Amino acid sequence: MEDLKAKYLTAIAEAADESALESLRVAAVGKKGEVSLKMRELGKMTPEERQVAGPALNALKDEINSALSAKKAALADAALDERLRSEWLDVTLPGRQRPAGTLHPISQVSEEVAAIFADMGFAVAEGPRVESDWYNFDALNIPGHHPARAEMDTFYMKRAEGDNRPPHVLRTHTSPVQIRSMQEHGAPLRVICPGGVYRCDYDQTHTPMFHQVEGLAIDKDISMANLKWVLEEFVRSYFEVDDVELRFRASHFPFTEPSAEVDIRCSWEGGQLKVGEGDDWLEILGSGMVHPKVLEAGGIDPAEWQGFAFGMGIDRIAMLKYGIPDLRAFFDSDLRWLRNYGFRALDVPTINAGLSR
Ligand code: 2U9
Repeated sequence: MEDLKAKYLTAIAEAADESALESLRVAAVGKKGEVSLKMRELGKMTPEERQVAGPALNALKDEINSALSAKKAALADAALDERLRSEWLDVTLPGRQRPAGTLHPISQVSEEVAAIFADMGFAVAEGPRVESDWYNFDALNIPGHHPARAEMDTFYMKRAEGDNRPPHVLRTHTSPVQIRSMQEHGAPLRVICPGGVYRCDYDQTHTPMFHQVEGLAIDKDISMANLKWVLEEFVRSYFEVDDVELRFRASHFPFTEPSAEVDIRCSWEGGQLKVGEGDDWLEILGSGMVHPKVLEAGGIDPAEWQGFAFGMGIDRIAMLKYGIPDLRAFFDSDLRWLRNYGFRALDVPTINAGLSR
């Protein structure tokens, strides 16, 4: 018994972890453990022998069990000490500073517009900023002699000496992206195309690079009624108002027929825009039913499919919503302006959580 006691108490003291302890428990006091087997031998002893051996064996079993419990607690304490050492944290350190950068209003508004149209089933498509004149003009029913080519103040890219092919252009609108989407995906189709565009123009309300978002929906029986509903939904969500009133004025674009410019009812109280109330009207976008020739250029049969399209200036709707007075400041990279008009970079706009919180 003394040998057993010495053997197990030493082994328990040296056990490295809980699983070693468990093995020792099974070997000593488990059902078939050495101490348990000894206890079974009590039956074969004389009553006198049993009177001595019984209490001694019980005492040995208790001693081993207490040594096991004490060692288990000591191992748990050691593990906790180790965790406290390795997961140490200096709570007196100063908090981390918010990142200095902010999201530019154009990025913020592009995300807001994408979130609203994604909710109505529109995908976002992007394309090159340097385009062939076919994608930028011909495919959009703007042939070589068309006055719209001149009106768009196009930047032409220089060809190599002796190369007489028509020059590439810096895209004057994002419409070529829609032509590419039609060619790639066919009909039915719902896309919006946000991005930078270029026109050689510079004054208080024009910069040579600005941003547009255009939309295109093609299906079997799409009409101006669908266009009106989609635009109403957009304006309501974007300006975060319950009610809006839209006014469609007949207009002309080469790529849509019929075409309409769209105004929203508003007021300018104390120089501040209020959308949905008042006696003023504010033009915010152009739209129409896609011209059959444009559908054909995109490889879509106009006898089978029709669609609506619209376009607006991202910079312009950003100025209107966030009260930014000067367009040219958008591109000055003035840090004071960016800190004032920038947005928190990690607050992605969503329809449910709120667009501009
Ligand atoms: C395809 C077919 C039709 C896009 C359209 C407008 C009307 C429009 C202007 C708004 C302000 C440009 O930024 S702005 O100066 N845009 O008025 N855009 S319809 O029509 C398309 C586009 C692509 C294939």
